[in-house]
Amino acid sequence: MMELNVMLIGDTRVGKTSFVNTIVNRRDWKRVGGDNGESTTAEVSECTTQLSGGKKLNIYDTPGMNDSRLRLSNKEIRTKLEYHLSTSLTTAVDAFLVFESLRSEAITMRRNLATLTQTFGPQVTQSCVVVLTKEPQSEGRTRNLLQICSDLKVPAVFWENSHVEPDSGVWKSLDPKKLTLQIESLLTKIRAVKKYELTNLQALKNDINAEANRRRDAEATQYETKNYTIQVPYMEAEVRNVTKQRPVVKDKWAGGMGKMLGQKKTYVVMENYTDQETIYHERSREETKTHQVAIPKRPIEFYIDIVKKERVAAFKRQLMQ
Ligand SMILES: Nc1nc2c(ncn2[C@@H]2O[C@H](COP(=O)(O)OP(=O)(O)OP(=O)(O)O)[C@@H](O)[C@H]2O)c(=O)[nH]1
Ligand SMILES: [Mg+2]
Repeated sequence: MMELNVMLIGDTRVGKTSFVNTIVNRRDWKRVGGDNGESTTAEVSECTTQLSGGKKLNIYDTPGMNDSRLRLSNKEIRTKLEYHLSTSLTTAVDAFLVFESLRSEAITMRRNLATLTQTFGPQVTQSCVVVLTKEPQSEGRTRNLLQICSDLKVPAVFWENSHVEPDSGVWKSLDPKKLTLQIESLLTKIRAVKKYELTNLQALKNDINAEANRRRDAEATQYETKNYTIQVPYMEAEVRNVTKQRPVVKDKWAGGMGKMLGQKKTYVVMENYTDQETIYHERSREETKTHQVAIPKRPIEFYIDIVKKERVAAFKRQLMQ
């Protein structure tokens, strides 16, 4: 699989956007929250990063679920995800990453998983990975969270972000080796969970393929006239005179006395004569022929491209209503 799609879910300020910045290794790629407790991300946004081995990871960052400004409803989160995925006609999300901070007091994952279930259906929990962010506050809380994950049968990973230390205001960049290991174990969990198929997008994709095939079939075959020359072999006959020999029987008077006695002697001589003979020469001549050739139809991708533009635009318009 060359591409992974993940959606980030979780309360405000748990470090979703910091996760994006950490993974792409750019401090200010996306704006993260400060120390004032304000929710930061207002829109679903897409970020693509190249993983080692040439794989692509597409991350859909979302506004916090318990947003201090309540910017997106649950339905809107689904709509926005479908909106983003429709551009590339991606029909599935490889995992929903459900964020939980090890630093805060509340446990939000049950509520967030319930919200996800309401929005995406009960099977969505099979596609969830819990991401436990920030440095653990107490062993008890960590143990508690891991227990809940195990009860809910949702795998969990620890994840630390590059971040600004709230007390000192000092930028703390994650060690590259640690980051690589973190990414590795996260990818392992993502691959272990079930893909979440979005039926609306599958229907859109099927619809585009069917329509593209229909248009291709409906297009009349076109022909082009082709001239070509071929060599036609034939035999050319030539009649000519040839000299041949044949035996001829002659006679003559036998000796001196023969004439008197009326005696003759026969003998054979070879005599030339002229005969006619037909011989054949192999010849060839060029002949020009015309032929109607069916022009091959354009590849299906050509039609998919056209239909995709129309249908995706219509799909997006419908989502925005
Ligand atoms: N100590 C520590 N702080 C972190 C870590 N990750 C993020 N933070 C801080 O947590 C705060 C919130 O981070 P964001 O990345 O904006 O959180 P968010 O989940 O995107 O928040 P919303 O966009 O409001 O939903 C910021 O002040 C970060 O610096 C971490 O691993 N450790
Ligand atoms: Mg954010």
